[in-house]
Amino acid sequence: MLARFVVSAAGPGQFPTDGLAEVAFLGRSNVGKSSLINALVGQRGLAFTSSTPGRTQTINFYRVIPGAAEGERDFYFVDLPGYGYARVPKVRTEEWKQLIETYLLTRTTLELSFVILDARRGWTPQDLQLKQWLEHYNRRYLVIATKMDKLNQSEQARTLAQIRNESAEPLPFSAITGRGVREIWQAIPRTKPQ
Ligand SMILES: Nc1nc2c(ncn2[C@@H]2O[C@H](COP(=O)(O)OP(=O)(O)O)[C@@H](O)[C@H]2O)c(=O)[nH]1
Ligand SMILES: [Mg+2]
Repeated sequence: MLARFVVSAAGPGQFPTDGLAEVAFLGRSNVGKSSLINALVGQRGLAFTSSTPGRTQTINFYRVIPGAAEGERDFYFVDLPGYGYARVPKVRTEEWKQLIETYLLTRTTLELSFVILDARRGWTPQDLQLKQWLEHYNRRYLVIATKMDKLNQSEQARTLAQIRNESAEPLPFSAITGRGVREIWQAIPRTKPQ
């Protein structure tokens, strides 16, 4: 399996037009979206990660190439800009909303969205808003609880129970330990070439 960066899109005009299936990564800025993509593809430097929140304001497309051995069609991992960063000016927040909503509303190739939560915080009001929005528009999504390595056993059980209260079973993940990589891959629908 291989993955490569394709485009950093500032608007719909720059989205790929080859019709391949897409899996979107959504969540607050700094939650660990890019780290998750890197862990899934096993390429540390593929998606740009940063400890400074609010950096990515574009939609980044990574083409995942399963390879001949797996006999599966290529698809995209789509790294969306994070929300909920207080220091981003209001006008930028509006631009963000427009960009993401346009993507989620119009993208017919979008098959699955991951809503990524920080295990230490669980659902924030903005995460819940996004979840309601996805449900309203009938978009398929799964919830991932990331940074599980930051919690002890009892904290982990508590946060997973709290997340579960608002949704289906969350997938626990850690970019540090690699926990959850296999389960997340199993949750991604794969298509065979015709
Ligand atoms: N301990 C820990 N840190 C993480 C994990 N995932 C991401 N981080 C850190 O969180 C920060 C933000 O990660 P990044 O992937 O850039 O977040 P993004 O803004 O959502 O794309 C970086 O400093 C990462 O190293 C994780 O599972 N465990
Ligand atoms: Mg990022």
